[in-house]
Amino acid sequence: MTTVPQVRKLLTTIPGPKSEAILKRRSEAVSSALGMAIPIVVERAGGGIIVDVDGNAIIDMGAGIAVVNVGNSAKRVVENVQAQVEAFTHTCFMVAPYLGYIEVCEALNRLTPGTHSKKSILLNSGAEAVENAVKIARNYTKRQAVVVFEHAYHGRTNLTMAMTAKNMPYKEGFGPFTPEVYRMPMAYPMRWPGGPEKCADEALDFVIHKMEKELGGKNIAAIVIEPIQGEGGFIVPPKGFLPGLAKFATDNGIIFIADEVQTGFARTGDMFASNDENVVPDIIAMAKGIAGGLPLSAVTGRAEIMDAVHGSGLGGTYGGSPVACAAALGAIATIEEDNLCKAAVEIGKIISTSLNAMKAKYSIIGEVRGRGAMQAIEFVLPGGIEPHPTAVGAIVKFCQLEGVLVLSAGTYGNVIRLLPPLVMPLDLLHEALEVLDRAIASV
Ligand code: PLZ
Repeated sequence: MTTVPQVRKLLTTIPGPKSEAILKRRSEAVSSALGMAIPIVVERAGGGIIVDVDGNAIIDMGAGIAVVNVGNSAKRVVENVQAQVEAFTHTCFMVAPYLGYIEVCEALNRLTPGTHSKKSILLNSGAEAVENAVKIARNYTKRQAVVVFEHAYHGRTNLTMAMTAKNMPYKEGFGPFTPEVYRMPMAYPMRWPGGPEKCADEALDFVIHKMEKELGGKNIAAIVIEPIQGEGGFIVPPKGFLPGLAKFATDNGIIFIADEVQTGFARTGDMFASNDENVVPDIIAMAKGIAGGLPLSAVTGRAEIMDAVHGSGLGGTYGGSPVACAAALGAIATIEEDNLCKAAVEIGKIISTSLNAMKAKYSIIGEVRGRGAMQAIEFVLPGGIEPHPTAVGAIVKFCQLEGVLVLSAGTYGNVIRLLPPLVMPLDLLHEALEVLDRAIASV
């Protein structure tokens, strides 16, 4: 229940003295291996604002990496969680089941793409969902090979590290990695050698040829892809690429897995990004936006696939915690009843109009792309497509000092991604974009 005033306000420089003092304790107590996008310490957050311990009110254009789509401490999430923690906090669903878990699965079976009969399991993190999706696909197909793509991000566990494309910081020194993970070229229009117009056809031909000749279709358990790549830099594959992959999967008995961890739950203006081209994944991995900030993830798939695994073959102590399930039911109700898909479309229009106007002004903007409330700018050296990561560092910093939190992304670290909460007041959105414009002008 947000009582946080929806105004940007700076009382100190960033970081302020109270944040700085606590961040000193952070560096003494917390492993230095953890990153930090903005050097503040949070006191409260709600709607489109994060308030730090110095009283600075910062516009949140990151939503905790696409998690609080419904905003921080959304009313229905808070009410459901409070009631649940008073009733009981944990029994373990595998020990003694409870209704909330079942209701979340029912909602996911209803909301995910496709009208076929579906079943679900609940877990804790995005990586765990992806990992379980692959376990299920391997078990069902009795095959081993897993196909993934350049620029992919799937998590930080051993299997999902192997599936993630980028070495630094995710994989460096953490090997050995699991075998039977094969990386294919990604249909990345801006960087496709034959040019963006040829990207869809050429990329699809190339990837299918590689799968057939190098792996053999009948050896592939799963093709795993993010419908819009998140950490990789909001790379939107050209029309036809995803349906082509899905068809190849179906024709070859391969499980098509959509990793909708970042794209799901209204982020792209649709409940799931796969809907954009009517792609119906056999299995879909979800997390982030599912539960308004509580740790929950899910795998939903064709009933016959989800039921193929032997009894007790899947699970985990905390997966589908009753508190996280209560939050998810609140978040899903908020998305549906408040029509946050429509809100994401509106937000997307405002952002892309504004970013395209910036593109016309600034030669370091190579491309503006995205869908719904998932929009990005890729920065390049003027006149070409050489990545320009130092611009991103400077722009992120400028925005922070002005009280706007923006996140970077991309294999080359040269992308700024905007993914605000879907309840972001539109005047704040315009204000954040105006700061971003000045930030780009400053470099
Ligand atoms: N699949 C598509 O975006 C998480 C990672 C933040 P977890 N992305 C944010 C970081 O640096 O660790 C993500 C994703 C996609 C899987 C995951 C993994 O989700 O909940 O972080 O495990």
